[in-house]
Amino acid sequence: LPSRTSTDPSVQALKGLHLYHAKLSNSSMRVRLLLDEKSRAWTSHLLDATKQDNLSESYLRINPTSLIPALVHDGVVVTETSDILYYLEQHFPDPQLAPVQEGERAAMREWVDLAASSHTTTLKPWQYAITGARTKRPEDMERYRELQSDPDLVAFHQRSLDGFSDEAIADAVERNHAILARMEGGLTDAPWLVGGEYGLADIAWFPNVLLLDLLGFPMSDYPAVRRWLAVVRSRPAAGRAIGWSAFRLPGWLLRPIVRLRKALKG
Ligand SMILES: N[C@@H](CCC(=O)N[C@@H](CS)C(=O)NCC(=O)O)C(=O)O
Repeated sequence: LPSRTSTDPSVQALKGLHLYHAKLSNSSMRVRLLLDEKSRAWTSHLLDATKQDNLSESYLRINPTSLIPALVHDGVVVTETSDILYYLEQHFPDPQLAPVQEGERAAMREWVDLAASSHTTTLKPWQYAITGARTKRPEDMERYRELQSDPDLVAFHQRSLDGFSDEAIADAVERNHAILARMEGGLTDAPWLVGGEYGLADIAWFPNVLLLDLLGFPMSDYPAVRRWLAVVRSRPAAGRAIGWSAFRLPGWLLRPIVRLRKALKG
């Protein structure tokens, strides 16, 4: 698993589980949910990307890509949400949330990896476009360009400032529908995304589907997905992982959402 011992003595010295995370980040929600399902105690380091906390020297020493979240476990750093989920499952196997049967393990990995690979093209552009959310100000972009080696992320944040084109939004809508339709296919005859048990695939997808639903994405064609969403949402761990207080949204974020909800209803 891609984890590394930090070269920074202050990071090396961190004992136990430390999570660097953000309130409304779907990636952070997955990790919080898994930690809670495993009843692990962890130390919270809350970052606010709108304040560029993730571009601070101290965070870049933990995660040079600047992305949130990052996990530090006894001085070992794990980044990339899917790798963090796999790491936690491997190190804290109780309760077991990965299937044992080989075919089911492959299916689980496919769902978890899809959550990672679809992030910048699917949920994120739609969410940012319809809420008008952005984490960068124009004056942050120069620094971000210097720090961020992933050109897709730089382009994404530039688009969040310039405005997403109609084509980009339509593309994201289509991609979200494709994934929801695939989920619907599986969940019509089964309670969980993989096999007979709740597990990592459900945990990886719950935050995305929840955010789509909360932001008014048209979900009426997906009754089985909605049923699954309600069941996962009712888990005590899910309520805590989402952190509903974060949804007392600031006006700038709430207004476009209300407009969008009206537009979709009308
Ligand atoms: N591939 C990364 C993506 C993580 C990611 O994009 N996180 C967002 C928050 S959901 C972030 O770091 N945003 C920072 C920013 O906007 O500068 C992962 O799976 O961990």
